[in-house]
Amino acid sequence: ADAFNVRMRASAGDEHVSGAETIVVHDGSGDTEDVVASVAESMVERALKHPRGDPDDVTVTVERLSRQLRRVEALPVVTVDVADADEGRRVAQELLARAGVEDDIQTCGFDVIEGDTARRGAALIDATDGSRLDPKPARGVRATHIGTSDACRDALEALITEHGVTSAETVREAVVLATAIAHAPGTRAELCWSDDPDYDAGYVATPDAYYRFPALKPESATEGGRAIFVAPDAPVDEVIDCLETQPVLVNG
Ligand code: PML
Repeated sequence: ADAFNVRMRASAGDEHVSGAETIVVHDGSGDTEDVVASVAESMVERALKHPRGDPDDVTVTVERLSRQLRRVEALPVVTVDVADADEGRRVAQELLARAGVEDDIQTCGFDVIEGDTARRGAALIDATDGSRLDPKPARGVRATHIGTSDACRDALEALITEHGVTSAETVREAVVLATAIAHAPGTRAELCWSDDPDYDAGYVATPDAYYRFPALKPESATEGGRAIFVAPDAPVDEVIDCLETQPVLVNG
């Protein structure tokens, strides 16, 4: 059946303002092309009305998918109640250790996220020796070709709302992305927080769960991003190909 990846990115000068993507699959009713057109339109609207500012460039890409769509279940969301970012960091390191990220290497993830504001993609880190595996560290690896069905989107947001979050949409998008990353070959764990200085939450995702920390990042930090810890024997080219181009549809 036809499936399309619809992606949007908006920028102002060299600054990234917002982005979004999803996958539209023919579900047997109606016209897939009509759905694709309306999804693209709502992404343009979202970009133009984004609270982070007025973009001067909005690009929407519609790509007919040629590769087999992989369907995976959304990771369960677990809230980790911590008093502050210091405690968040301690518990996050424990979770990373449990997921197979060696002691001493967990901090590499924090360092790389704190140290680089320019990189839009995720850093790939060897979970046992801390070496960087992505060939262009200034760019990182951009996990894309990821989406959810409408039903999954609604179900996930309803579930997430029970966790008392400020924006179920933000968390849902993070859960969907983390789910796709967790299912890539070789992923042991991912560490992420936002670059929005007013957004303190972050997460550790493993193949078992999305562990959400209401406080994780250093206070008011404008640095944010993703670090993906990969098993040492993982085929790096395959991992990157999977993250960047393998289409993944996340079900609720
Ligand atoms: C959450 O609140 O669970 C999402 C945290 C990560 C947000 C990442 C981002 O939007 O940059």
